[in-house]
Amino acid sequence: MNNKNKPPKILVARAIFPEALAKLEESFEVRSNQEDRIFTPEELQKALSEVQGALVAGSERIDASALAQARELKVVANISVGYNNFDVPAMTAAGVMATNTPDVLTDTTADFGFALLMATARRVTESEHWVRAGHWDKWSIVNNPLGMDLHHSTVGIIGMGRIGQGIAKRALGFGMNVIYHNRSHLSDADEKACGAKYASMEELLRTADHVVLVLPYSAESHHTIGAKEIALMKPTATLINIARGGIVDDAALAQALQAGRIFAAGLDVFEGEPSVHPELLKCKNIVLAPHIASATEKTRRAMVDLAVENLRAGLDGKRPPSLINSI
Ligand code: 8YV
Repeated sequence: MNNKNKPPKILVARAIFPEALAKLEESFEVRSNQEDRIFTPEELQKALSEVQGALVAGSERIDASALAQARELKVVANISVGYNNFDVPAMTAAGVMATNTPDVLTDTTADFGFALLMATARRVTESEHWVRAGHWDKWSIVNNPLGMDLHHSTVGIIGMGRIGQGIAKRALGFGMNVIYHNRSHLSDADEKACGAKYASMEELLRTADHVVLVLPYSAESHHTIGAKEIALMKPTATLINIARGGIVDDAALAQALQAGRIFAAGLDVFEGEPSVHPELLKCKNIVLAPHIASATEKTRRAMVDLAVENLRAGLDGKRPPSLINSI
């Protein structure tokens, strides 16, 4: 068999659904990682040097060093809409197409943002611990975990892309007043559809009863929320982060929560995850989730399917549907 007739080699860097893997094995020579042990940078560099395409997730950092030996690599498909694990200029310089999975997870992630907001404001996990600890017999009108209302409160959304707009639309159903901050203003039509008004960062932090973070991570958005910003928030406010670890200064947040500087926080993402800052783990007024905003079976399957579609297109010499860079 000459090289031309050989199936392309691909890397599947994290475990995926077995049926999706079986389908890939029909058209490609697949190196898979179904045991799901995260590659070291050296292992990733070597694995990428042996393939023409790769399916990766947020756990794989694709930068100049990872690509150093990747002579035949054409496309790296992220199973994720966020792509802060990609050094896009380095990928472009190496002639490697970069793709992500937008749209398919918007509603699922917006649902979860709302779930985390409700659980945080109404102290759902704390209440569960209260029941499990046998405190229910101490119930009284005033001695319950008392929460903060969502209805008729003001939610401030920072990052008003597809997911932020999805949260705004859900908030409307709860009779909430919606304000947002974003690099650019939405069109009048989109603002109307979300019932949302633009606010400066300071105005949003001072006014919102609930602050929800949905902006992409970059060097510019690093520590968007630190001690200074938390100091502007209402003492009764909640802070929800479903964006990325690093957008919040977790140490500063832990201090603020312990001091009762704000009411509570709900976090799906963490600086240095899967580690969680030890001071956050000591806080009672917090709801913690292990980066599950997109985690429904239907959506995770749709994300894998879109990543595979991107990979196939790139290897066929076509433009992948969600190409990030121009190659
Ligand atoms: C992923 C996410 O689960 O799509 C994103 O940006 O954060 C999640 O949906 C995670 O990044 C794994 O790749």
